[in-house]
Parts: sequence; structure tokens; C-alpha cells
Amino acid sequence: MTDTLLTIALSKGRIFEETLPLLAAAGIVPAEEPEKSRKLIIGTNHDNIRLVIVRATDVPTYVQYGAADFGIAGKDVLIEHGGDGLYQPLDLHIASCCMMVAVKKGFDYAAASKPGSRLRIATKYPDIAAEHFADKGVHVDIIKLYGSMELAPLVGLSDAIVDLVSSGNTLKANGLEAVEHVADISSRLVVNKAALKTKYALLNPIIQAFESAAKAV
Ligand code: PRT
Ligand code: MG
Repeated sequence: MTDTLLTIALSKGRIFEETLPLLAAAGIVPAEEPEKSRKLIIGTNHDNIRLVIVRATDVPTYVQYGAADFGIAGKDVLIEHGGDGLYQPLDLHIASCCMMVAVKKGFDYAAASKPGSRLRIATKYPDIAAEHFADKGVHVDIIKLYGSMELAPLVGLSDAIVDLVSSGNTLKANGLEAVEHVADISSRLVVNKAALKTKYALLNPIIQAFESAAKAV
């Protein structure tokens, strides 16, 4: 048994829930539920393995700087982060959803998004949105938001939004409709590149266990 410390960065909510079976497959059981605890550092059944609970968008940053050895982050978050200093060995096929363009029901998106036209897009994902519309030859003014994107077209802040959709219930409840697929999104394992070398003996069995468990899903 090694006493090298291993730190895993996870976000609360859907990623944590869907990561629990993967952790279990690697023999790792958290000592507490982050949803019920206010603690940001959570121990596990291994003295040398701990979890840090961070915002979903902050996971790549903790791993990049080596404050966490590895973590799990959505592809949406990783594209916006850029992936510097991160090794991304596995698509875990968890927290799956789609990045979509959505508009107010009845808005003529086909006409408004002809090449050469101009659109106002509200999104939490400016890089993903900019690339999508550049590929279509549509000019966009991007308005960066941090949440509740669905509101923007309803109050005239934007013509359209670029956001994640899973059940579609949030769009429907707000009178919006998805009009274009931008990307399939799922969560990835991200590993600090230096830690992969210095803590390989500890990390590799966990990565292997995650890989088998993710395939089995
Ligand atoms: O919630 P918080 O502001 O703390 O941060 P976060 O939204 O970044 O975190 P979290 O835990 O909500 O999401 C973490 C990751 O889960 C994201 O980075 C995605 O990779 C993935 N994921 C999967 C989703 C969804 N599905 C999803 N549906 N993230 C967000 N949503 C939101 C979406 O933005 C929209 O507001 O859920 C709403 C739509 O859901 P439906 O089911 O109504 O379509
Ligand atoms: Mg959220």
C-alpha cells in the first residue's frame, strides 16, 4: 500500500451521481454525500484518496494546476477551458446531452441564419457558439451568460441561445424549441499530465477500472 495522496475533483449533482458507480468499480467509496454535506474535501474508504467538490466549470482548472490529480468534466466545459495541461484518456459516456441552438417557438430560424446574416446569441459557451456559426458563415454577436439562458430570447436579449439539452423539458416549459444540433456532449476523465507520470502506479488501475465500468454501461 502506498501513502501517495490522490485527489479527485468532482462537481456536485449529475456528474457526482453518475461517477459513484465508476468510483465503486475502482473500489473507492466516498465517506459522505456532497449533496448533504457542506464539506469541500471529502474522504474515502482509502486513507490516501480524497475528493474535492468544485463547480463543474472549475474541474479542469484544479486538474491543470495539479491541485487535483484527476477529475471528471463535461466536454462542454473542456472545450471552453481549452484542455491545457490535461490528459483526456476516456469518454465515460456519463452526463450525456446535446449542445443545441434554440429559439422562441415561431421564430423563423432558417431565414434568420442564412449565410451572411447576423444573429444575437446568448450562451454560457462563447467559443463553441462562435465556432458553430463561423462554420455556417453566419455573423454573430455573442452575449455571455452564466445561467438561465432560456430567458434571453423571451425578453429580447437575443435571437437564439446555444445551450445543453437533455430531456428538452426546460425548453418546452419556456416556449422555446431546439432548431439545430451543435455537438454531442458527455463527460470525460481528465488527468493532470505530470501526475500521470509521478503517480502512475496509483492512477493506472483506477483509469483501467473506469474504462471497464464505462464500457459496461
Ligand atoms: O449548475 P451549476 O451552475 O452549478 O453548474 P453546471 O450547470 O455547469 O453543472 P451541472 O452539474 O448542472 O452540469 C455538469 C455537466 O453535466 C455539464 O457540464 C454537462 O456536461 C452535463 N449535463 C448533462 C448538463 C445537462 N445534461 C443539462 N441538461 N448540464 C446542464 N444541463 C442543463 C441545461 O443547461 C439546461 O438549463 O439542464 C437544462 C436542460 O435540461 P432538460 O432536461 O430540461 O433538457
Ligand atoms: Mg446546472
